[in-house]
Amino acid sequence: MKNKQVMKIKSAVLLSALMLPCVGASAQIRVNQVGMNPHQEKVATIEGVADVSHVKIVDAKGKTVNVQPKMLRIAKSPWSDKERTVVDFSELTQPGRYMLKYGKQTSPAFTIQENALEDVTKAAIKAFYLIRSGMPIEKQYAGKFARPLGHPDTKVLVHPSAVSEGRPAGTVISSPGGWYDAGDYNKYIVNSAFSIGIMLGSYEMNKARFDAIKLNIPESNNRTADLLDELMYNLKWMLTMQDPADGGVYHKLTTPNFEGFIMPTDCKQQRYVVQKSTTATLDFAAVMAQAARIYRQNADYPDFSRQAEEAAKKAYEWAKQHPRQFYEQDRMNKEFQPAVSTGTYGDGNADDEWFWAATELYFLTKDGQYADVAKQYQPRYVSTPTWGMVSTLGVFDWLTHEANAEMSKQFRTQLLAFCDRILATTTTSCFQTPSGNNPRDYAWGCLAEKFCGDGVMLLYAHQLTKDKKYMKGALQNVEYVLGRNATGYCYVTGFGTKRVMHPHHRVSEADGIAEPMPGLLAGGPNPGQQDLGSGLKYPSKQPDESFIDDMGSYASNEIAINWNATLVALLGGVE
Ligand code: 9MR
Ligand code: 9MR
Repeated sequence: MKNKQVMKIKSAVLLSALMLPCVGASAQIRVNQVGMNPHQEKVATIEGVADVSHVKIVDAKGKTVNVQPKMLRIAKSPWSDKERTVVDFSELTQPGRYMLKYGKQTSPAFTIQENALEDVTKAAIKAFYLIRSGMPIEKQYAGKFARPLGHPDTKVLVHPSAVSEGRPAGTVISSPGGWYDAGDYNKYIVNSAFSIGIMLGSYEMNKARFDAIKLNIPESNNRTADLLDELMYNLKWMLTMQDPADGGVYHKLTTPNFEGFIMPTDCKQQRYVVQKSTTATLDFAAVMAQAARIYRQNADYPDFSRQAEEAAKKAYEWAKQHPRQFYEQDRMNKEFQPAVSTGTYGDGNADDEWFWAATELYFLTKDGQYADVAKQYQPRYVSTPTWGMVSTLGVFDWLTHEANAEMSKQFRTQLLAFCDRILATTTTSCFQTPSGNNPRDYAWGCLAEKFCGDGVMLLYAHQLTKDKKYMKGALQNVEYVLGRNATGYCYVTGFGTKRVMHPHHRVSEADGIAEPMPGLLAGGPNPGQQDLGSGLKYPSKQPDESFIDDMGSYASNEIAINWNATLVALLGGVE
């Protein structure tokens, strides 16, 4: 195997040396465009087969630096004929601004400095403030992204699918605040719970780091970490989504149809809370229990912990009474009016939600009945955390808190096996990443739901073992998101040279400002291309190139809280 690979590389180098001018002119160089720390691994990928001895590094003055990039490999795409040259220039440690050059081709400029990812980390958290609903976003915090209050949500109607004793159809309730879910203006419990859950987990693991992050948000002057203040804004909204009569939680707060690409203040459609669901209610129970534990004795929110604990227990009891009340929008629309066509977050299996909820209630109360239920729903394998697969959020707790030795041991073995398996693919990968080497890795939201989610898994593996290879893998996935990838985009708005300018995000489109709101992660390459109907023309059908920076592309270029949350969880932990 090894010898063959060396042979292949040698002949490839020879061949390309002959063809240099031609290859050079068509080559493109992909690199993390945001920044690298002085002593981290530094890698770039050149499209095509390149002669590495002709790759140069130039500094800001255009002077060639005395560090020669080295060949890592010629990598072949696992699903196409494309070949790419992966080069290593880790020896460049001097802080500064640089570019790689190969023939006529130059890479985007990049920076080497200490704390290179600090700004993007802050921006990814601050984005949650910018997408708050139900309050004016003020200039002193948001600069040009300030906007007046929209969607007060103080007169929301109970949809006929959601009636209960004391709340007949059409009852007016107040459910203000929280974050807009994504490119659309609705607020969904399943996704809110996941977003807070993964960020609270990261907060617990990286407390000192998050405590030091100042975001300049309205709560910045209190004693609580700004991240926790930001999460509280959405937690408070979530509490209003529980029916006080029975503890069930409405699946979402929504307009019947998606609004147009207009500003919040111009939105006039009536909003409703719709059907309570088992999955939303269990996710709510989980995250309220987790938050009750983490905000316990928080002086800025003295009543919250008690309230959240009570809400979590009530929700859990409701779910016990309604174990199969799944959210099925089409079926609901046959029975109730108005019909609803917005996001579904549909999920017909609540085993993972049971596991997460029981786990969090156990760690909050230490009551053995919850541990028994967690045991009963113990997942058979660990998988990348996503809104539809939340068991891993519970797994993280069993791994990091002294608890059940047997379960913790099984999860540890499974987590390390998962991480070792993906790390093994790095050594042949086109972009020197553990994720993205399988065509199935590319789907709706994959930058978060695969690259960042796997990165978070690697962070937990690092936490458990202190083995640096896991930390290295987590950072490699970050660098994919920041530009070392097949399209060459830095996928976080406001960052990079080749940046996303037209996300599927109503406020960013309608606010009249040329740039989108900063700090938002795009969904990313998605060969499903489910939005083709709207006349979009993707540049490629390749899994890793199925991306278009077009406002109409909700299947590849939308933004969403669960995606930013997973990015934050990853950035908060990478070194
Ligand atoms: O804007 C909507 C986005 O938030 C959703 O993720 C997406 C898929 O459900 O739908 C978007 O709305 C589109 C709708 O589905 C079809 N008509 C065009 C809408 C705006 O592009
Ligand atoms: O993230 C969701 C993805 O897994 C689904 O495939 C997709 C289509 O149902 O919907 C995504 O969630 C969208 C939600 O339904 C509405 N708000 C925008 C979300 C991100 O596109």
